[in-house]
Amino acid sequence: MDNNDKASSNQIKDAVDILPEGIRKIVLGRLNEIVGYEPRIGIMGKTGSGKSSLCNAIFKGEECPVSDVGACTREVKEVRIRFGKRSIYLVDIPGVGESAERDSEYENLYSGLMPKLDLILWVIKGDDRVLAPDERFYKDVLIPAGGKSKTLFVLNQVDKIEPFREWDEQNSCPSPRQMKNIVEKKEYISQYLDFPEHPIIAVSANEGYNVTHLVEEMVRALPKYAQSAVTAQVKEEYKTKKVIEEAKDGFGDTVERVIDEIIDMAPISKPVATLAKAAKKIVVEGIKKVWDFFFG
Ligand SMILES: Nc1nc2c(ncn2[C@@H]2O[C@H](COP(=O)(O)OP(=O)(O)OP(=O)(O)O)[C@@H](O)[C@H]2O)c(=O)[nH]1
Ligand SMILES: [Mg+2]
Repeated sequence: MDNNDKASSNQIKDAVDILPEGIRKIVLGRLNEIVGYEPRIGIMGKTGSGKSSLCNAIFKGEECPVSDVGACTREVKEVRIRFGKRSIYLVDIPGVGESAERDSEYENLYSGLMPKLDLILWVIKGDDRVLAPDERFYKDVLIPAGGKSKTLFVLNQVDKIEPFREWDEQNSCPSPRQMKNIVEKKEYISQYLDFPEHPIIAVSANEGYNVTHLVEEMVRALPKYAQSAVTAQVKEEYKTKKVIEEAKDGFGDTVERVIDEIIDMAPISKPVATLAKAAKKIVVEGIKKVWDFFFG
């Protein structure tokens, strides 16, 4: 432990000090789990859509060696990205664009994988006109595996959308005519896919266009307990006020829910439980104050 670690762990200890002794240790243990959570994000999309480029654009940190997950013929590649002491896992999910035989091995692979993923980024190339493979895979495999609410569609490479010569190099953004076509394309895809749960976000990974907006939508779409750990891994320029506030609130809510759970489960007397409930808000506020230490 370095001094920073010590300072922050002391601040956590101080924050839970107000809780009755009977549950303090359990709360502390769960807090450490929440703070150390390692998120897992699935990346889907046809080859060449820009999956790797997009991940490189969003996340900081060093890529660690690729490992193969699951003993399946269709391999799922997982990359661990590390920044400082934190890690995030990016899971390269194959299948889109392959002939989608719906054999049981395939279904097992996806339904086994789905609960482990906090979010799925599904990348579609801006000028791709053949959406049928994406649609089929989304509807036949991903939705049945329980992935609908986790899937965020990303329209990438919008710098290539017609009239592509009009791309505003200076400001790294689409021309008005390109913008009109981008909006139409998003609407078309949205309808084609029966209106996904989250808005489709148009970006250019190479030009850095609209990645800020994408990161904001990612954090919003993530489960609360994963928001902060993902925020910690995105490049500094994408840690906007909005992103940090959303993540901090999600963190506070998670801590509050966990304390509630512990109060309900722990073998403590009614008066002690009442005391703990009264102290909960103060603990949450105290913990939120050290958010920067862990995730900033
Ligand atoms: N113009 C433009 N090119 C892009 C953009 N994003 C990616 N590309 C290019 O598209 C090509 C494919 O990008 P990758 O990131 O390798 O695509 P991928 O989806 O990871 O491909 P696979 O790993 O083969 O499945 C590369 O030449 C990228 O430079 C973008 O936003 N704009
Ligand atoms: Mg790639």
